[in-house]
Amino acid sequence: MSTSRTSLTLVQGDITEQSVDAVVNAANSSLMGGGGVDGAIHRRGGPEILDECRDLRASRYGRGLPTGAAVATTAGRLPARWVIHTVGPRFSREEDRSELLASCYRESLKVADALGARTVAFPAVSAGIYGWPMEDAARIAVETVRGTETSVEEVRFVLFDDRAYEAFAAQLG
Ligand code: AR6
Repeated sequence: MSTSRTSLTLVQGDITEQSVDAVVNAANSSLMGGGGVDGAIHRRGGPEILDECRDLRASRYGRGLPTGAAVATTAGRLPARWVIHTVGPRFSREEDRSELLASCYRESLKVADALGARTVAFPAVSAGIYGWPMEDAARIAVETVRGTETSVEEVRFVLFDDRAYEAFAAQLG
């Protein structure tokens, strides 16, 4: 689905340098920052993002943002209009959490649609600190975006290293 108007593109690089309407953050439930993409976004975007995250915790997400959900804030000083924070599942060998990872992409696109975002950059959610095997993370990301109806015109996957880039390139064919 994702409509024939949605193009899926690949870039190797740093997601904080992307000029897009919305950048997706691989956050954690606390919304209070962390390492990986989350750390980079808060560092480069500045304190305004954390201020809005604090407000969200105080208003809508007292128990934290649930895994698989997404919510937007300002992008602060990033060259984007919004950051969409989503919480990926930690990888587990005992339990299949793929549906939660797919939900991150679906819910982020839903938030992007509500904002009117036309270009959205995604990192490889859950494939860093949360331990998801890269090939599987890439398959879920690409299949889910392709299967989601959205008004977003460009979904840009921004991959940090060669291995991640190659895994996503293999899925896009
Ligand atoms: N641009 C693009 N990709 C990046 C960047 C960047 N600047 N930095 C890292 N990556 P991760 P997760 C890649 O760990 O697995 C945080 O502490 C990275 O190489 O950022 O969902 C949060 O607060 C990997 O391929 O996210 C959570 O606690 C991918 O982005 C936890 O980590 C995702 O890695 C979330 O873990």
